[in-house]
Amino acid sequence: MKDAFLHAWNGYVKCAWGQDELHPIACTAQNTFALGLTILDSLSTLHIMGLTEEFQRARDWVAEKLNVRPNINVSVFETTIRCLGGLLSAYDLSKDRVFLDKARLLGDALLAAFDANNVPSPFVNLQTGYRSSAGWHAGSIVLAEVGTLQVEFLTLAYHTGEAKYAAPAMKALDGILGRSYNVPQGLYPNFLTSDGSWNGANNNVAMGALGDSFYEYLLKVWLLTGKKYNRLRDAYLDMVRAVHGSMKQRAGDLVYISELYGSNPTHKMDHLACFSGGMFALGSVSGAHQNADERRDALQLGADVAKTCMEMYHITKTKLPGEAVMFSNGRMQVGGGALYSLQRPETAETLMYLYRMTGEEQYRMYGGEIIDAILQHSKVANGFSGLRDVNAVPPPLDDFQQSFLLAETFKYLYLLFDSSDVVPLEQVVFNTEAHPVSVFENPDAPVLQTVMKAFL
Ligand code: DMJ
Repeated sequence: MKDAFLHAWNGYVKCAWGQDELHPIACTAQNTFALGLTILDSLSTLHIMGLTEEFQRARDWVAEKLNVRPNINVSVFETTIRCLGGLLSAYDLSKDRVFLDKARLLGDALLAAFDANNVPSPFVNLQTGYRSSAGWHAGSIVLAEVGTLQVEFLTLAYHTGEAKYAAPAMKALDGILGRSYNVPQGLYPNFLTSDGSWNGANNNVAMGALGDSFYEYLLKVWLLTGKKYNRLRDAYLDMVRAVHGSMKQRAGDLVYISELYGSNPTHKMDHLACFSGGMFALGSVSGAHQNADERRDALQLGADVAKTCMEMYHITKTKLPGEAVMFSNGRMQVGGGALYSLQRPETAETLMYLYRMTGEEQYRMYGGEIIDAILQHSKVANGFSGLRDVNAVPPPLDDFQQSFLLAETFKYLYLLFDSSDVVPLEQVVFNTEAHPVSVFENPDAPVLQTVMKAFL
């Protein structure tokens, strides 16, 4: 895996150094953040893989070249999970203050996204603080975009001792958990109003796009803060029960997590929802469940999701998954508009957790299949490209190397086969972009008492 990662990294260094992302066929760059996105998103993987020279080069770029206030509107969610998360994880792994200093400056710029009601706008201009959103937000905010800031901002607050970094994101989460919605209890609508009332703006529910990492962070913030702030654990457990009761469906011998419209299943599952297998497994072994039956069912659900997600690979000609599948008459099919593949990490993530937790070789065999398919169909001269059609051989390529290929997909596949326990799962929390940060040593730190009070 290290060789594959280095191939992706070296292509980026050659064709796009200091820019955001790589077009690996054209050998050119794309900039949507102007933050050297691939460098920040790769830091923790470079460190974990022991790529010392490459890590040092990236570190020097951060120290000398990174400007965290470019005059550009960036996604608050993406910048937080990829850039802020990447810097904080690099600090945690290396203890080099350069990363924390830059994270603090980036955190200051991102705080401008929150309005007086603690509502984060979808986009913010990192230089001017101007808040904006995309047309598709239609004036609303997205559940996953509001609820996937807390691991990063809490970590920044913890290391700087400054509550101001975490207070808005935690108040936003408090607002969401304090409401009841027109969807099964324990679940939340994908869109919320942006007026500070935290009302639902629709009644769609998803473990994939728009919902996913909101649910993930209920568990991970509870773990990060020392398993002490139990309102988060309880919200997580309510969600798991609701998944069993309302979202879990069967097709032949496959179990899948359907999206919902109100209480009605739509029988669609995104590849993005495949992360949830790892989450259910982590919840099971980390002590979230008090009840032994629920703990066992959660681990089983994680294993079921892993099997279904591997089927997403098996049903295509390239053996790489499309973006989403539909289920009808007991069968899985790749959705018509979802034949493309963006190098997504979620199944690899779930395999890594399940292997670590069960030791079952099957998960490594699945991982080997994924690696073979990536090397066969996605590898090009200067990196790895996404696929436009997973059912064509050879597949048409999109000439884009996602930064999360280096941050997540290759890291999780590496960790699946690594036996050195380089990142002990009991001691760290992976943010949703696979950047590990250490569980807080002192869950009673004064800075946490202020921002976590509502979650006791
Ligand atoms: C990543 O940026 C994160 O994992 C996020 O939570 C969901 N989407 C991508 C990868 O697919």
